Amino acid sequence: MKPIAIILLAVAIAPALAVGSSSVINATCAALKPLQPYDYCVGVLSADPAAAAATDVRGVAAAAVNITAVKVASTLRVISYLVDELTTCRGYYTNMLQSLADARVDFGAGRFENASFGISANASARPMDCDILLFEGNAHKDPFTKENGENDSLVRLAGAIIDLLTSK
Ligand SMILES: *[C@@H]1O[C@H](CO)[C@@H](O)[C@H](O)[C@H]1NC(C)=O
Ligand SMILES: *[C@@H]1O[C@H](CO)[C@@H](O)[C@H](O)[C@H]1NC(C)=O
Ligand SMILES: *[C@@H]1O[C@H](CO)[C@@H](O)[C@H](O)[C@H]1NC(C)=O
Ligand SMILES: *[C@@H]1O[C@H](CO)[C@@H](O)[C@H](O)[C@H]1NC(C)=O
Ligand SMILES: CC(=O)N[C@H]1CO[C@H](CO)[C@@H](O)[C@@H]1O
Repeated sequence: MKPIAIILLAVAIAPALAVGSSSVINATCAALKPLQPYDYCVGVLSADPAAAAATDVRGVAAAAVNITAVKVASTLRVISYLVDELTTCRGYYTNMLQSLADARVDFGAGRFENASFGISANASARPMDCDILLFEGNAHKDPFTKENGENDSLVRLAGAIIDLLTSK
């Protein structure tokens, strides 16, 4: 066979060998129209080797269950990381609230140094510690970066104002 003929033959059979393209997937997805968007259905299933290799609807269904299980397991992992990270943040914020309450007592008694010390030791950096934890964490989600920033600004402001009193 001449090289040109080989190339023409390769081009002719290429579509049938296109990665993931399967008439079973196409027929399955066509049967689900219009409730399941056809392109989404073909796209998701064609990307999966087991679904692409399936020779009947049962095989496609088994692969669809597997694809879903893998995705659900990954979502569950993200939720678990987030729960751990948020539990640490809850601890930070609980301590902050306690040290702010202590500072209020110190402040009322005129112990400005103590109030200032307590806030800088246990409150000031905490919102950003939480934010960094979520930013660098495994969940890769930060559900309240805005609140952390706002509370960080507030606690710094309060600390700075109290420092005005202690520097006198
Ligand atoms: C399946 O459908 C897609 C378009 O949705 C098409 O490109 C592809 O050639 C079809 N595959 C088969 C084997 O029918
Ligand atoms: C589904 O997953 C199971 C367990 O991982 C595996 O044994 C099976 O071959 C998979 N089936 C398909 C169709 O992907
Ligand atoms: C306030 O601070 C001073 C000096 O650091 C310390 O001696 C004192 O025990 C503190 N008082 C309270 C109520 O924490
Ligand atoms: C910071 O918080 C810890 C734990 O609640 C407490 O033991 C410590 O006295 C606090 N430090 C200051 C300076 O208030
Ligand atoms: C997580 C948290 O404590 N968020 C608070 C931070 O501060 C804002 C106001 O600036 C509150 O609305 C949030 O509840």
